[in-house]
Amino acid sequence: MKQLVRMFATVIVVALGLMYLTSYLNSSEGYTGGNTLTIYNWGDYIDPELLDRFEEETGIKVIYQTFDSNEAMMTKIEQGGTTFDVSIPSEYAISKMKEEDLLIPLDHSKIPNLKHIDENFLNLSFDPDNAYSIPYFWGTVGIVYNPELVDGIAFTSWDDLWDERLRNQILLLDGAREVIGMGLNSLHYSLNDTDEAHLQEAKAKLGTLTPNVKAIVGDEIKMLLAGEEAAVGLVWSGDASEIMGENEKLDYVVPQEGSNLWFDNMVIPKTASNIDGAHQFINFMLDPEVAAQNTEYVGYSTPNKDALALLPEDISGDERFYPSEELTSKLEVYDNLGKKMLAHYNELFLEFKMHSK
Ligand code: SPD
Repeated sequence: MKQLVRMFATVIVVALGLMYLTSYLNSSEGYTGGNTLTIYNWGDYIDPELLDRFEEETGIKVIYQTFDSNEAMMTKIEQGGTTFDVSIPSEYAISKMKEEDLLIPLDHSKIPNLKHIDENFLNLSFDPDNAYSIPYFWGTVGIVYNPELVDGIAFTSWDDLWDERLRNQILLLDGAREVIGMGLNSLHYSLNDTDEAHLQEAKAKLGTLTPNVKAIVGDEIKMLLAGEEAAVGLVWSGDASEIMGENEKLDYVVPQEGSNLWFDNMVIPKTASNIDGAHQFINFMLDPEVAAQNTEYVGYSTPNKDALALLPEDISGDERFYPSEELTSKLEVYDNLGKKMLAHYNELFLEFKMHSK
């Protein structure tokens, strides 16, 4: 009898232990079972409050991871072994991911909020009919500067960055396409140029910029520029808008030789394990009130026309971040240059980075 009681007690203890372990795993960050959604996004690119709201409204638990370049994101997805359900690549990366069969076609019947997107951002050449991607934010690449620290330089031309009054005063965003593209644009070449002589010319010209380059940095560029640790930055427009929100002295300009016009879109990668949840998330982010809140938080330009209408005029009417068609028509969208050429751009950028240290 005693033995039976002991056995019974052991079973109870083991069962309670298992119950505790399961509930611990369910509440810990590493939990990957059940109704979860793994989002793989750029750093600083969503209002975290919206993730909580999505979880509350849908009962889906969000696992959130970030990347800092299209290249890093694509490598991770290509390698496999991940369960990313939603990611947010830029246009040339979307085109490359489609080519490599890394994306799942979208079911538009599950994204009724698509009607809120301005048609100027739909059906673009990198994804006709938006078969694989839905607009999230868009913007330009330009120069943010502190007029008090640049001795009257107006940055109408990329060449102004080479001014010797800017010794050790420039921060560059850590992006191969952006920096090599800026070098090419400063020589009046296309930022999609693949001519080796032009690329070498751009590399040599960028090499002469290094005395002015203080550092090549990630998202910390915003804090450094707002804190006046440097006078000038090569940035994405939305980061400029955030920096200028922190320090009103700063201004943003797109040089006249031209620059990049980019589009970041939500996609469902082949790695997805919760395709239905991914559609729910995409639809949630397109709700005008949600998109407006996200736009105010992140600082980037929204393609959502009904969200834009909800934003204050000092945001929606700011031509630096919602430029006219006349200006955007002079800008270039990055092409998918193919695996080999993209790797070559990265190589050139790495060599430039090594010389800037
Ligand atoms: N901190 C968020 C940055 C997102 C920028 N995406 C722009 C990509 C341009 N190719």
